[in-house]
Amino acid sequence: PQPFKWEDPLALQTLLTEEELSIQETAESYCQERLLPRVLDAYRDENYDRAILTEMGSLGLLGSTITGHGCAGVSQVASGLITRAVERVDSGYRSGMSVQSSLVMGAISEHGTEEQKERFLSKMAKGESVGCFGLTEPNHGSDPGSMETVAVKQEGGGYKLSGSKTWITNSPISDVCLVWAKLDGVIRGFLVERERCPPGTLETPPIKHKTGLRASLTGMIHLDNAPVPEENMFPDVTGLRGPFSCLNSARYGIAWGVIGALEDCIARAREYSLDRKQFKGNPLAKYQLIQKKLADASTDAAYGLLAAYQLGKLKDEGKLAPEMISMVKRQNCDRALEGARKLQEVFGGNAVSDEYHVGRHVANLFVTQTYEGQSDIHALILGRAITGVQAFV
Ligand code: TGC
Ligand code: FAD
Repeated sequence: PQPFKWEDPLALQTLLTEEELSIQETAESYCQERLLPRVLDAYRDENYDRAILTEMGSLGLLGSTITGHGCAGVSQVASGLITRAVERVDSGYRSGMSVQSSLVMGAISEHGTEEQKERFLSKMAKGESVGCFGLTEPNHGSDPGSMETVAVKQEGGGYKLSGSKTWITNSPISDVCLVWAKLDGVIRGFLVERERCPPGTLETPPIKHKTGLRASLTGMIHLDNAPVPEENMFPDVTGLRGPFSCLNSARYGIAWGVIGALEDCIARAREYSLDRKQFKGNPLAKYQLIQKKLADASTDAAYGLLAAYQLGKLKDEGKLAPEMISMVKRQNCDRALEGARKLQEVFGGNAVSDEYHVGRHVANLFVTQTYEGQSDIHALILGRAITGVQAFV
């Protein structure tokens, strides 16, 4: 029989192809050797190192499932393994990558013209150009269909965009902002290029003093008659299907990623519980309540990985329904947050020191449970699919 391995309780590794194993090793090595040593300072200073995107680009980690245009064209499972490796270090690093890869490159790949793909994708794959995805607005988060940002067609050609987006990952350093705005009342996608915007028409101030995701940059997008040429609008996709088709990929990635963060908490709590002695020289690991916390979190991580793996296989086969993603994104985010929070207790007072990493994961995992559809919103998406009755309004 297969021996039980606490690092891989349900033997996910046995399901992976040679190529997936090799991509996993590249990603894990990069993340542990190059990202982990930077994360504490980044988190303390709320300072995202822009060079990370170029490094990821040089390893083929950006837009990795896209075929052509300098992208690696790997399987959905392989891209999930990359996401998990990055989030094992920090959810903020995974966010910066996900937005670039799934939400902007993915959108251009799926909805862009050939000319847009040529112009944007290979530069973004190398990390030479940075993108952000502007859907959420100050007054409309869970309900983006009510957005107020508008595009107005200009007589001489092109559009002018006005409105505000908020809580936008990467916006302060973005070269291109994918902004969803209403043109004659219909939602359309616009690629707003910073270098083509005169001063005062596009501002992307950072949102500072965050309590989570501090190693990623978050900001606003203010548009005041920002000019967008005709050729920078997605030609065909209209309505919420546009942004949601990209969110399907990003939510899929989060389903893998958050388990990476939980696995990091498990490994650290296990080691700590074996080292730390309380009551007659016993390691904490000897106590049943400590073991239960580890058993619960390991079970959730192992189940979560197999569910994410199944999503990946179905996605590659074109058989993935959005509700399946809602189910696993919600469950994995909720279980990762709960598990990390319970494992935080194993560290006692030391959990409060950032050098033990677990507190950072807990704060980050709250954000993952909130963005890309808060967990209760995904419950309502599932409830609608189960009953046929919508309960949003
Ligand atoms: P609803 O009536 O459900 O749908 C409107 C139209 O959209 C289509 N659609 C989808 N298409 C593809 N994939 C999906 N997952 C889709 N979901 C909906 C739908 O078929 C319909 O199309 P059509 O052609 O019939 O018009 O719309 P609703 O207004 O009732 O929506 C409700 C709800 C709750 C489902 C939705 O608005 C929602 O999911 N809200 C959550 C908002 C959200 O996820 N925001 C994410 C912002 S981006 C972000 O957080 C990035 S963080 C990244 C990082 O830093 O890592
Ligand atoms: P609200 O919609 O105001 O919801 C507040 C609470 O009410 C939630 O718990 C929600 O579940 C609940 N609620 C709302 N409606 C209902 C209902 N009908 N029934 C029951 N409960 C309900 N957005 C982007 O577009 N791009 C990004 O790159 C991006 N990055 C982000 C990065 C960070 C760090 C954060 C924190 C957010 C980011 N977001 C981004 C925004 C994120 O997607 C939104 O915060 C999220 O969709 C929730 O919207 P909201 O904050 O307006 O909350």
